[in-house]
Amino acid sequence: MLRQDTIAAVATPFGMSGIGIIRISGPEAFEIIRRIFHPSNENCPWESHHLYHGDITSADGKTILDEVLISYMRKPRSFTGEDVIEINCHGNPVIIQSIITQLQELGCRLARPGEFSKRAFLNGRLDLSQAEALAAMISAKSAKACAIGLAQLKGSLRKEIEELRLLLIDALAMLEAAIDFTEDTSAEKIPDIPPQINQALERMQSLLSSYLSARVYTEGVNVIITGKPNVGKSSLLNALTGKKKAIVTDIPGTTRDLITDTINIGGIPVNLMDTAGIREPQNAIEKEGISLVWENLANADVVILMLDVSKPLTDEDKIIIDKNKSGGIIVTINKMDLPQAWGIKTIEKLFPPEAKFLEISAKSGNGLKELKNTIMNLFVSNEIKNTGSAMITNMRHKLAIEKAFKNIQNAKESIANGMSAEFAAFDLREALDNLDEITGKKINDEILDKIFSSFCIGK
Ligand SMILES: Nc1nc2c(ncn2[C@@H]2O[C@H](COP(=O)(O)OP(=O)(O)OP(=O)(O)O)[C@@H](O)[C@H]2O)c(=O)[nH]1
Ligand SMILES: [Mg+2]
Repeated sequence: MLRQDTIAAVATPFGMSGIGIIRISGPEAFEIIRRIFHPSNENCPWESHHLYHGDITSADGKTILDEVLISYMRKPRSFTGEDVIEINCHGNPVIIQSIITQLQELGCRLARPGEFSKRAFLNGRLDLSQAEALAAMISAKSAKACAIGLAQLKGSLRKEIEELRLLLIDALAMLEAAIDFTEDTSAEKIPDIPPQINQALERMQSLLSSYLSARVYTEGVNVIITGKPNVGKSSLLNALTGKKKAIVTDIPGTTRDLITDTINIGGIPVNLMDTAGIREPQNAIEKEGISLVWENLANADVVILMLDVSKPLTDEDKIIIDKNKSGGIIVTINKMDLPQAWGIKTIEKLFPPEAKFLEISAKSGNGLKELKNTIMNLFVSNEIKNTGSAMITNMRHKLAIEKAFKNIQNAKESIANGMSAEFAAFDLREALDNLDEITGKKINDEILDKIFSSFCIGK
């Protein structure tokens, strides 16, 4: 399906750079560019998939706007499946804007976010899961997340979905044979559970568990530092990020707002959050700050609970310990460079068995390497080593697989309960539709628009 109008957008970030790229796609792309591009080679052959050097001028040919390189990709062998021209001009916003203005005057419309990818999808160049992988790859925060996106772009998920579809179609064929038999003989034939059903369920289960492990690399993990005032939370944030992100003083109650930064630990993006020290608030600002801590503690993947070893433990410490009894806790015993008022044995029994304990000094840096390793080991999983195998990283895909999984389970149950094969066949067809939502074979326009509108402009 070819769209009618011709679109243009800047594909590189706004700002000064060596080169900026403007993309044009659509039926008029070639005609429009020929009106303002003057190749250095007068006998320009205009072969597809070649680069041409020359000047871009205003439409009347009087003003040279820039010296550029142009690539020409004739349909259908282009990203969008339409005629595509890419202008490599100099990366100055003034130059780029002057070229864009010319293109608009000659009939190009400015592309909406994700419109190039949407055209690629509508023209069958990518399926929906690949288009989404492309967007995920562009916004990936770690090398692993890039690798997962690339594998999906190359079709790892599409292939897995296709194989799951084939399993369901085979199972459906077996059920339909049983239905035909019933119609011919009026005797109810209860089918066995087709083996493909269990195979499909197993493969979906492993796709679903890949979501959890891949999410660590794609979204990162949220680590919150909590403790009473003055224990050294902000000092730890600064030490881990290597920056002076948070103000550190010896006055308890220094931090009020949430202070965040992302660091990379073993390829995992770790979103660190420093917080206000928890105590009976002494004013309205501190009260607000402390209530933010309670809210954010609930969403954290890991809580670093900090205690100051140089001073006796207080009731304030005990309140925080009591509120953090669930999993994912790293207890950091800070200020180990000072004389110690208590030992690790005093507190061990107050925490659940899976809690980790580390003695550190945010000031000297001792123990920080172990802290980073501890965070990493909580999340590194073996499943993720082979990024080429099918994985899901996208919430939409996860929900669709969950729905398909449920429908297949329903089919299995109704066969096991001796119900007519028609019920199971109905559920399997629903499951097929759920899988087709992922690749975009069956999807409504509203959802499509929503998906592509979250992409960047020029992609
Ligand atoms: N000796 C020593 N002092 C430390 C260490 N970590 C932090 N401090 C000192 O403890 C004081 C409080 O540090 P902060 O990092 O501001 O403590 P905080 O927990 O963020 O405090 P609030 O923001 O008030 O909740 C400062 O004087 C730091 O220099 C440490 O490992 N050893
Ligand atoms: Mg602080």
